Amino acid sequence: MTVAEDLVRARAALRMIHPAPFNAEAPPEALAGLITPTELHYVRSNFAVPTHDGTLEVGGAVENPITLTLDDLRAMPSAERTVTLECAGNGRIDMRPLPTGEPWGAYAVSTARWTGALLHDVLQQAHPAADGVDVRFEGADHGAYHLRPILAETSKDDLTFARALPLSHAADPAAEILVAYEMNGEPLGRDHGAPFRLIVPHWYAVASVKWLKRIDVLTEPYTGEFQTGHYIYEWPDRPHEAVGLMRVRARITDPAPASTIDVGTYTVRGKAWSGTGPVTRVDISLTGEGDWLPARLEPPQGPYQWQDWSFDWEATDVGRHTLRARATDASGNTQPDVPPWNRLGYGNNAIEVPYIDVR
Ligand SMILES: Nc1nc2c(c(=O)[nH]1)N[C@H]1C(S)=C(S)[C@@H](COP(=O)(O)O)O[C@H]1N2
Ligand SMILES: [Mo]
Repeated sequence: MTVAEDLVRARAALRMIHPAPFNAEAPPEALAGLITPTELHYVRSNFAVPTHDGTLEVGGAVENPITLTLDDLRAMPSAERTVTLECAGNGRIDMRPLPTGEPWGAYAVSTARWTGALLHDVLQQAHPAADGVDVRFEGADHGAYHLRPILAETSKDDLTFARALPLSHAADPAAEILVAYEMNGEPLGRDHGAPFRLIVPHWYAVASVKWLKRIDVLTEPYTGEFQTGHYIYEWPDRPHEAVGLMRVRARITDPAPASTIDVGTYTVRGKAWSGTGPVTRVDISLTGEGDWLPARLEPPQGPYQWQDWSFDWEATDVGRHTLRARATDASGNTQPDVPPWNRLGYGNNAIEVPYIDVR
């Protein structure tokens, strides 16, 4: 099979949002299991899949600049973590007024098992300088940008994907950030960042830089296009902020929105996740306003992945019903009724309101 045929096949099961660069949502059935099969995991790329020379440079303000290959990373102690990734733009299409940007529905979220070296160990080999502030991660992908750059100084013709994390976070062993080379037990595929990528648990997935090429310790805060231009909450009435931790959210996976079910008991199922602590409760409402009833919430199977929940609905009344699920996490964060509007449409975690017809 050629490289092109291989990519076409890998992409066939997804719901395409944009052909080039390829961006696609998971199909709804991808949310059924705890692990999303690789071919159903959403894809979000700002540029075409790049060629990568197989090396990772670690430099900038470090005592010992290093170059690592895939074999070097594989020779380091490995960690396997199941991590839910959600695009910060997930749900943009439900914001009003409609923001600019890719029209993501509600399925730019998936969960995979990632294996790699710990970023903490990689950084330790390079010895970051004491006055390091940020760590900048650069992908091998670059080129003409398909969206309008936000920063005036950004070239539209040759832009490179790069994001930063505070050094204190990047170097923290407890953060368990991975330089991942396997996804669901297989070498990373081209759309998901081969040969290796960052995986930053709990953060909107923009932090998880794919096709990782360079890591640089900086002594000044990083201000690139994807750090202070795009992926910024431009609040109408508050200072702008970079998108960071995933906001708490529940999704109903069964029944499908606008479906028809028979009178009787129906077990409603869904997923819930949050970047600010495990989900501690999911409540269900079967009316507008009305009462919230507790759903059964499964304990987390790991610290960075979505949780299953279910609710036995006594669907005895024929007719149209609304169904709402609202998650709350250990930090006390819960979901709003109305998306918190920001110009670029990030972080929509509003409670969804599907309707179901009972016949
Ligand atoms: N190098 C690079 N890394 C990247 C991106 C990108 O465009 N280039 N997109 C980011 C965004 S916005 C998201 S949501 C995730 C998507 O990861 P996935 O395609 O594996 O689902 O990758 C992140 N890492
Ligand atoms: Mo994203």
